[in-house]
Amino acid sequence: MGKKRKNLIESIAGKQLHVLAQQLYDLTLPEALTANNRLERYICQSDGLKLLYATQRVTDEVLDTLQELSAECQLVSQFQEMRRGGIMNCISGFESENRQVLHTACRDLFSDTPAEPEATAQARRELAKLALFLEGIDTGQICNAEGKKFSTMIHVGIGGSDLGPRSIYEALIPYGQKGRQVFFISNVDPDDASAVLAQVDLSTTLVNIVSKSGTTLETLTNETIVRKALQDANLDPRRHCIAVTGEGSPIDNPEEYLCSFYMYDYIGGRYSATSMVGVVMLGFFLGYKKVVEFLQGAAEMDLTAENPILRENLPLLLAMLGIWNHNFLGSPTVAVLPYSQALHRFPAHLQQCDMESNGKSVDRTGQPVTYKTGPIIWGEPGTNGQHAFYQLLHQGMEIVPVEFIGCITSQRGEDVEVAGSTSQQKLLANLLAQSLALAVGQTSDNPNKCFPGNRPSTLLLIDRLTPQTMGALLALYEAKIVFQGFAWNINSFDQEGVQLGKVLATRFLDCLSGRDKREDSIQRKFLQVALKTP
Ligand code: G6Q
Repeated sequence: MGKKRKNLIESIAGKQLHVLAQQLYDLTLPEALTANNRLERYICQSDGLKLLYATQRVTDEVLDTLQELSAECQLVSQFQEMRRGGIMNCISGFESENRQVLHTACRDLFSDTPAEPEATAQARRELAKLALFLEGIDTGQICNAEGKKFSTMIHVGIGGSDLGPRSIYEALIPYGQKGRQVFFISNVDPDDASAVLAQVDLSTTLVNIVSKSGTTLETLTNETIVRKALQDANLDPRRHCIAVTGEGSPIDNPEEYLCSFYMYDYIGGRYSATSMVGVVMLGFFLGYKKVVEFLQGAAEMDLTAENPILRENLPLLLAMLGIWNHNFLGSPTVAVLPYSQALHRFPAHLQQCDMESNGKSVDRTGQPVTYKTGPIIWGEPGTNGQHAFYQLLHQGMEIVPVEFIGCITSQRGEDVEVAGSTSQQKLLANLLAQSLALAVGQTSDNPNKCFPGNRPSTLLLIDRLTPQTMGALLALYEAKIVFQGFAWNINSFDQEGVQLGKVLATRFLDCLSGRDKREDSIQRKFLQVALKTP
């Protein structure tokens, strides 16, 4: 029997927030920004990250009521329950995955009393295996048939087995070990594998097959392509391929792989970047020590997320500001705009993590929900985006709350002064300018040059993007997504919505391959019209 949990609509605070949203038209950010030390007061700082939220359309009263909402919906205690092994991935009364949600256990390594000791013990075992494996590669004990060291890795995976790991890899490239490089193959489009294979020397390449289920069509197809390429180059795939998968999966087969690492049922794909799914590749590239720093950053953010005080709990605050904009002020989308080239794939990871988690329309008892759940997440790095879609952000008819992310110091430290300022200064000036422009707008006699202002944004500032702060940033967003799901009383940990398309793709393939010979199926007709097949 599932627990009765309040959603934001049933809560007293939720009703109050609707009233406050109506009254908010009194709040004009251009005036509010300079009053009552708002800029200094609306800051939340932890684990190397600083959130400035004075440019949100909130007042002290709104924040207090959001605090009450989070207490009424028991958001922090549900997060604690999750970290301690509660069955959070379920729909009560209906068949569902019915699992624990323990991605946090993968990084709960820095305390003598981890929240869920058994899962953390498993994480430690896998990490110890990884440390040995990496040592073997470094020393050359693990090498190719000619005794040459491995220098390259191809990471083959898709969805959660690709997006998080790839975005973190891209973010941390300057920290890579000398001579190491990583490529990714995810798409079943044959051009993806072919383009990567054209760039690598397979003789010194490790192929990391990453699939929790070990059944994903795209990954298995790409694995076959890469194995064939190895064979064509007279290389033994068993000497080059490693696997990250669920214990007992179809690819959990020691005879076919040089080494296998496990991830467990209680880690969802899109939350798996700190499990072996991300950490094997990151360990190869960054080295073990930096991977531990990355995990430590995430672990610290998980602890921050247990603080019941909204204004001190960074992920909870980000989650509640998002709910305020989405459910009470009515904005359907959120733009995540990193002013950091290193984070150029991070919005893509967040799109999956957020929309696959919270794009739901039944609650945790299977009842249809009567309020908006997950918003549409999108984004691109600034300043590039400024020359593309910012027109709509400033003057369009849709209000898009923005989550800006910026780094005070550049990662590589190489910069030059042009026209009196460095590139980093230009980047930061643009970042601050956009946030302020959205908030304050501009009046003009020319209607085409008017900016309405009052458009909400947050500014998340990181001193420097390092393995540790990247870990914190990743965990910040994971916890934000989880908190929002709890507030909407939905199951943020399954993904039934992706199944139907997979089933129908199989039926189309059956038609194309001749296994399905029916003349009158809808698939056949669709193929005839779309691809001119017989
Ligand atoms: C994520 C999803 C999904 C999954 C991929 C890959 O939460 O479950 O994106 O990660 O479908 O699955 P495998 O790792 O099983 O190949």
